[in-house]
Amino acid sequence: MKKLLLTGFEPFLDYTVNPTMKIVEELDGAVIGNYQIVGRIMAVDFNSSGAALLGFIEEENPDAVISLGLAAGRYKITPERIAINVKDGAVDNEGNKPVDEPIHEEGEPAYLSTLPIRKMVDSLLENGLPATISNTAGAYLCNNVMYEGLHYAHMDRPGLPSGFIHIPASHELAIQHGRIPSWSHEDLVKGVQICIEALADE
Ligand code: PCA
Repeated sequence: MKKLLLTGFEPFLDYTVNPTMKIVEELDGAVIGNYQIVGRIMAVDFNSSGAALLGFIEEENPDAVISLGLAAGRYKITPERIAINVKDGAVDNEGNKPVDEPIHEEGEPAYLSTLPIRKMVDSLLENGLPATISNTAGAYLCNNVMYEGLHYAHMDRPGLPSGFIHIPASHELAIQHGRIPSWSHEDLVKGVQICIEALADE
């Protein structure tokens, strides 16, 4: 059996719950396709999240890495195509607010996801769940974690599939927030399972 590291994030900004946390907690320990899922939750902190992801990879030695993040306002499940070597955006949970900074001074300008993102989207659509490839993960923590995973794989673990999937808000979050579209938790979990099955099926 292979091992898949699945990460989610804690709440941030005015999003009082992060649906990725509940998904990861629910799938931790599950078997999907030929993958045993190891779930971990990440802080929304520019200074520690990269090291945290690499720590989880080194502890667990997974065969694949999928990170999940909330993209509040999106209507679909969106596997990300590209991570850029930029830190920029809103304040994080520790008060950091980098402007136009590189994630790694010597890193590549960008890395493409090494997950089967087209296959994931096709499979989501076949299963009746709205999905599309996203061509930007932004420059906030989700991009940061995606870049760190791909940079690590590029330098130290070539062939380790790694990438990021943004998901819409859950109904629970949308009720608290008031102005964002949402999916049921059950459909979000189903969507993530379908993405993992698409990877397992490679
Ligand atoms: N979404 C944010 C960071 C944490 C999360 O769940 C993002 O899209 O960068």
